[in-house]
Amino acid sequence: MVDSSDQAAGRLREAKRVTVLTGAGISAESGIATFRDAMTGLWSQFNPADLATPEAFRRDPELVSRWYDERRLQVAGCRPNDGHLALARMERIAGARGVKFTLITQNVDRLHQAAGSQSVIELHGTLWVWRCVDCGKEAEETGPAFSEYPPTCICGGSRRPGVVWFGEGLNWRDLSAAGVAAKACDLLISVGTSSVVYPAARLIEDAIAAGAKVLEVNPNPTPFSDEVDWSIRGKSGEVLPRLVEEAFGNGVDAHRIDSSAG
Ligand code: BJW
Ligand code: ZN
Repeated sequence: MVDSSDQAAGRLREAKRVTVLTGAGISAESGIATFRDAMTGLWSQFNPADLATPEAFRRDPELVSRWYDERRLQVAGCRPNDGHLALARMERIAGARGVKFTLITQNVDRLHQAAGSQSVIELHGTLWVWRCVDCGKEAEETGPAFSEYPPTCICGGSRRPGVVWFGEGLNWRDLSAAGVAAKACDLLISVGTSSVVYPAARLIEDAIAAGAKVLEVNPNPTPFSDEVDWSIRGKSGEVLPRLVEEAFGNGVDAHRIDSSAG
């Protein structure tokens, strides 16, 4: 393993299939706390891993739905950062060069889409869609705070965020597409994830096992840091724009920012 962004940029330039896996760290520079950051204010007494479960929602639907709604409203006030924008640019350049590009995110904030990424696999769902636990009816929620917690469906059932909690299965199609993209790429870039949550972390294992080059971008080490080809210790909002520029230059390729994150 060498800490060498020019080698990684060279691989990015040559690769025919590029897969990117992102985690909460890519949104940190947009002002969104990472999942494993300590919670602040009213929430400081809670551990996020204890709230992100179906059992927690069954036990205290008011508490859990309120936490997710606060996060939804917080994200609504956040903008994509230079890391999100660099990945959107990477996708556009890949498209123009006939390169297969797959962006897989564990994030539920939709900031990749807000940055202009066109095709995003949301492995852990999204904060922006809420679902009735009784009838399964789903609806996009981009408005103000709910008036009751948990919000209720017209059928009378409780509504929950459309995210994937611990112990729940991921969407089968999404997971399968992500697995194919990890196994079939020549370069996998893992950005801003602690890489401890499965099956998302297995995508990194799969790429390594299949012989892909793997680049990790993270200010901190992860369980994969010693296994990957390049580990760039830095913030994604700084490292990714530099990587794309080193690989493809700084050509005219206007960033499109869609103002609505939801
Ligand atoms: C920066 C930065 C900057 C900071 N720039 N970087 C195999 C082994 C062990 C356990 C399991 C296993 N298989 C399954 C399990 C159980 C479990 C699991 O993985 N547990 C482990 C924690 C031990 N997995 C599951 O339960 C999954 N389901 C499942 O497997 O189902 C099986 C099943 C089959 C059939 C029927 C039923 C079940 C589901 C996992 C769902 C995860 N959901 C969450 C919550 C989503 C909603 C919400 O947001 O509240 O997803 S948990 C949470 O973790 C969230 C995240 O997407 C996910 C990953 O976290 P992430 O993104 O890596 O964030 P952090 O905070 O951990 O790390 C941030 C990183 O950023 C750090 O490294 C920083 O250094 C870095 N950073 N600033 C770049 N500027
Ligand atoms: Zn319903």
